[in-house]
Amino acid sequence: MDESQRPSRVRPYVFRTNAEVPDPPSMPRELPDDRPPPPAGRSSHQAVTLRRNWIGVLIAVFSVATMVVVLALMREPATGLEPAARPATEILPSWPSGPLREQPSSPPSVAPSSFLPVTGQAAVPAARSSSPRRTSPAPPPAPPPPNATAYRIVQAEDFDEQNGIKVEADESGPGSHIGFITTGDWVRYDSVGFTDVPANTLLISASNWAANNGTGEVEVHLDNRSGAPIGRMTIPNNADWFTFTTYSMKIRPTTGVHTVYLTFSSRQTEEFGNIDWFRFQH
Ligand SMILES: [Ca+2]
Repeated sequence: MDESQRPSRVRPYVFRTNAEVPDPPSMPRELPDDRPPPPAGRSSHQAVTLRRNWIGVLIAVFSVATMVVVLALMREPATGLEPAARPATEILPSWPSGPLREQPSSPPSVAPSSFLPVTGQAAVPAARSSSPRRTSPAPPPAPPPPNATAYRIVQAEDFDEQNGIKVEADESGPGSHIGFITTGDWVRYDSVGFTDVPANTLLISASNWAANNGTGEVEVHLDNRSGAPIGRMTIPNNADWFTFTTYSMKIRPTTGVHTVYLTFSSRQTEEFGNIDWFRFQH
């Protein structure tokens, strides 16, 4: 190859004027053919390459640092949050059972005593013991029925029917009595009322019974004058026609409403007594 045809290895500044830009003394004007490329061009290329490498290194370092920071943020996203501020959904899913909305978030604000489990055996007897026992009041005593006339004085002269007697005025008062009684006489009193408490006694106010030292008897019959008497009494002689004495006669216990008969008898045939009133008692 001709020397002129060989490519010039002179640097670009060779084309400048020698007066303005003299060649550096260290840089040779011509290079031998078998030498490597001029060192001036090599150093410029290496500088560019070094700058590019440094930029790449910086970019790589910046990228790595960015990735490290991003990874660190991804691993601990809530590092700056307080534990109490973490949402409940991150804690409650570990609960054993039950939906989240049904779990009480906090204890009730009402007084806990009202939520204490109170059993019936413990509470009910205490409540009952503090209150008076509810009992029905004692029923008032039943008033005597209107027809309970047996326990009031029955005037002997107020009979409904009689046989053999006469009504005679009292000598000492405005009242009257029955007299002129002989054997076989009787008097009847209708609808004599007894209460449910049986009567067992008959009181009779009588005078001059069994005159002439005789004795006389009075019998009490219920509903049937010929039936068995519920009571019988022998009344002694008191020797005074107008002095009345109360005599007591035991009778068979009697209840209900009955027709009462008083029958008279004596061993003497003369009149033997007077009766003022009578009444039953318990
Ligand atoms: Ca009378």
